[in-house]
Amino acid sequence: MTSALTADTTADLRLRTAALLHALGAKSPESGALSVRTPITGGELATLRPSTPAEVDAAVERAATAFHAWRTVPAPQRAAVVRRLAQLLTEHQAELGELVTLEAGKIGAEARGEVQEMIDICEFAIGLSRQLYGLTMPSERPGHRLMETWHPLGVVGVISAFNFPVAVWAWNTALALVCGDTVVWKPSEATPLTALACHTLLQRAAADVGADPQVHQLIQGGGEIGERLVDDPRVALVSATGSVRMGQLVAPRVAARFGRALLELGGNNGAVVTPSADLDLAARGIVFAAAGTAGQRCTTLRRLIVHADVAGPLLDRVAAAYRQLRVGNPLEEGVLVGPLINERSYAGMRDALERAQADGGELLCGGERVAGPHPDAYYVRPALVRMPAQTAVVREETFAPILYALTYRDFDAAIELHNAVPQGLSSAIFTRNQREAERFLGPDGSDCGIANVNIGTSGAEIGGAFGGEKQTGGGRESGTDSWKSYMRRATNTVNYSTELPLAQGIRFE
Ligand code: UN1
Repeated sequence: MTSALTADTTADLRLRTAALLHALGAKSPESGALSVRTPITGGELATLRPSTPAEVDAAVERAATAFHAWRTVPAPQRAAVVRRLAQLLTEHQAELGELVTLEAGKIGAEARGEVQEMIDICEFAIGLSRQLYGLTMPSERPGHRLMETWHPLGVVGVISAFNFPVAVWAWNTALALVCGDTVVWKPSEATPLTALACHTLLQRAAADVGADPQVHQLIQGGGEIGERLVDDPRVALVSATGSVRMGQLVAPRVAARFGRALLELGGNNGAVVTPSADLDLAARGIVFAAAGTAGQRCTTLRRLIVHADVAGPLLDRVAAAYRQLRVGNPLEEGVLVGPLINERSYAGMRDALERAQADGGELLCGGERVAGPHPDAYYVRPALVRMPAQTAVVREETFAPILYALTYRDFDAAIELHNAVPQGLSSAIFTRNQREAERFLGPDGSDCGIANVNIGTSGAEIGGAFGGEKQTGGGRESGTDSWKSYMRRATNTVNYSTELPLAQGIRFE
C-alpha cells in the first residue's frame, strides 16, 4: 500500500484558497464564527460570518420579489443565464475544481468531474428551456379544448451537502432558473467557499446577459439557518440533500405548511455479483464505486452480495486492488483516495468497523488510519469486511469507505437481501446472464431509484432522473422530467363553442 500525505502546510493551502477565490472573482468573505477547514490538513482555511435570521428572511424576500418578474421572462431567454454560467464554468473548471479539492478533499479528477457535471446539467437545462411541454388531451365535450400547462413555482430553497458541494447545487439551480423559479441556497457548513465561488459566477452570468442577479441568493450557516429557510412559507419548494436524519426534520416541517419537498437522502447501495459475472470488470466497477471519493458519495457502494462460488476470487481481486490504492493528498496526481471530511466521520467509521467485527465480520483489508504530519486530518484505507449476515450495522449508512461483503446461493434470496435495507438509492448487478439482469431491473428486482447492470452504483450521468425510494426520500433531480418538481401544473379547459355543455353529461336547467 502506498500513501502520499501532504507536506503542504495549512498556511500554503490558505494562500492557495485565497488565490483561487480571487481568480473566480469572489471577494474574500467577511470573517466570523464559521470556521472553514480543509480536510487535507485539518487546518483552518478561513472564517466566515454566518447569515443572521434577519438576513435569511431578507434573502427570501429578495428572491420572492425577483420571482414576480422572472416568471414572465420566456423560458428560452431565462436559459441565457444558464448558458453564460456554463461558459464561465468551462473557463474556470480547473480553479473551481481545485477549490472543491481544498474544501471537500476530493481528488483532482473527481473534482474536475464534478464541475463537468455542472456544465452538463447547464446544457441539459438550456435545451429543456424549449421543451417544458404540456399535454393536450381530447375533451369529452364538443367545441372544447383540454390541456395542461406548466408554470414557474416560486422560490426554491436548496440545501446541499459537503460531498457534492457544487454539482448538486447546479442540478437544482440550472433547472429552477429555466423553469422560472428563483433560488435561495444554503450550502453545507463545511463547504461555504465553493458556494461563494458558485454564487459569484452566477451573479456574473446574470449581469453579463442583463438578467436580474437577485434570482439567486446565498445564505451561509448551520442547521438553524436551514430551519429558517425550511419554515418560510414563501419558499415553495425545499430541495434538500443530506442524511436521512436531516430529511426526517425537513419533510414534516415543509409538509406542515403544505410546501413541497424534494429529498435526496442516504443510500446503502448494494451490488449483486452472480456466478456468470466478468470478475475483472466487476472488481474494477466495485473498487471505484466503493473506494472512490473516500466512500463519501450518496451513491457509494456499501454492500456486496456475491454468489458463494465466486466470492473467493472476487474478494481476492477487490482486496488486491484495495492494497494498491494510493491514499493521500488529493492535490497530488495519482492519489485515488483523499481524506475523510472530519474527525466525526472517522469516528463513525471506527465505530461501524468495531460493530461489524463484533457481529462476526472479518476485516479482509484496510480500515486503518494513515498517519501523517497533520494530526487533524483523517486519511483512512478503504475497508473490506466479510460479513456472516446483514446485521444492523450493515443496514445503516456509514459515510466512509467500508464495503461489507455477503454471500448468497439462491438468486431470489440475493435480491431479497439486497432490498432488505431501509434506503433505496442506487444498485447494481454484475452478470452475463440476461435473465438475471432483466429480473434485477424488473418489478420484483432492485427496489432502488437507480439500478445498473455491469457498472457500479455511483457516477450517474445527468440525463437520467437521480434519486431513490424508501428512506432516500423519493425525490428526483437532474435529468428527464425531474423539472416537473420545479413547476406547478395547471389543467385548462377552453370552451370555443356557443354552448355550455357540462362534463359527465350533467344537465342543470
Ligand atoms: C451525491 O453523492 O449526493 O452518481 C451525488 C453520482 C454523482 C452524483 C452523486 N453523479 O455518483
